Amino acid sequence: MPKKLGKVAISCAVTGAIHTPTMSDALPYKPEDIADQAIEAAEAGAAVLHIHARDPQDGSVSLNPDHFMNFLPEIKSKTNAVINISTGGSLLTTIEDRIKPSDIASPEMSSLNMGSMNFSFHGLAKRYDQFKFDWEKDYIEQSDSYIFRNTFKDIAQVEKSLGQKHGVKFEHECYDVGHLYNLKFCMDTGLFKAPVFIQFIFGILGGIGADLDNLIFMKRTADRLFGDDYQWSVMAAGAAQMPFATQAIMMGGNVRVGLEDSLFIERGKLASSNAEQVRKVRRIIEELGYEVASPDDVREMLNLKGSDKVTF
Ligand code: KMH
Ligand code: ZN
Repeated sequence: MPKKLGKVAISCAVTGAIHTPTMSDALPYKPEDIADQAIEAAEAGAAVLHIHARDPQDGSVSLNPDHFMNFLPEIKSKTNAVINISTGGSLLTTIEDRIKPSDIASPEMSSLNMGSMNFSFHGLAKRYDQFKFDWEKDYIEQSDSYIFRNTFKDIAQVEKSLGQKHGVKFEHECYDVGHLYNLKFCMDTGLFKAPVFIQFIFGILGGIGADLDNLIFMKRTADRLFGDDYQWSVMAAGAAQMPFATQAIMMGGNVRVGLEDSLFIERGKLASSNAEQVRKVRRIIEELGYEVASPDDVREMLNLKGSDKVTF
């Protein structure tokens, strides 16, 4: 039997802050649904669960730590997955509010967005005639005016409040090549220590497009800037999700899937759950001769503090 290639860590981003309940019945927003889907995704092979919360009544994005606490203990009690809490959960509030859920929960990982940018999904509004909830249409349409603010001061604030205070490790979200240079600058000034974990993000309107050349460009740039001192993963929005995941696997990287990033399982067909996407990417990983990394593999790879050190 041929020797297996390296291990690939699957992150699953369960609900996010872009998609709205009208877009898919599968998008979880009630605490029990977020918990169930997260647990099922972990059982399917996701080593890392990238977590946002939603208002349980109307599915709008929420930074209320109570909403996170409605499902985090359940997920922790039923899985060994690494919990990664977003600090990018709203384009409309302050960095202090975005830090709060992680400050309360003290997770093993949190996302950390590495630059300010336009962040827009207003093009989605015209696909729907009717919306389940009143807030959805304006939220989507008005994203043509959203600025996702992540200044150097904000980035340092996240590191101080979560890295230094709680020993949280970051998923450094890089939406364009300049964000890699921002990260390099922060590392050179001692803010972050190797090995850093970089999520290369493609296909967000405002960031770099989902073209294969760009993946190679981002990877080459990161190699030049960080040498061997980094781990990386790829997330591409919408239809590019699985093709880019496949490409990342073949290049020796890790992958992120989940309904936060794409609602589909194949072109024109909505995914029935997060776990369905995890199962699909797992099949691709294994068919290509690689092995799926366990949560403990990720803990070792990223030197995480351990699930016994979280506060949920
Ligand atoms: N929704 C992704 C494009 C965060 O949570 O910090 C970006 C994201 C941001 O995951
Ligand atoms: Zn997110």
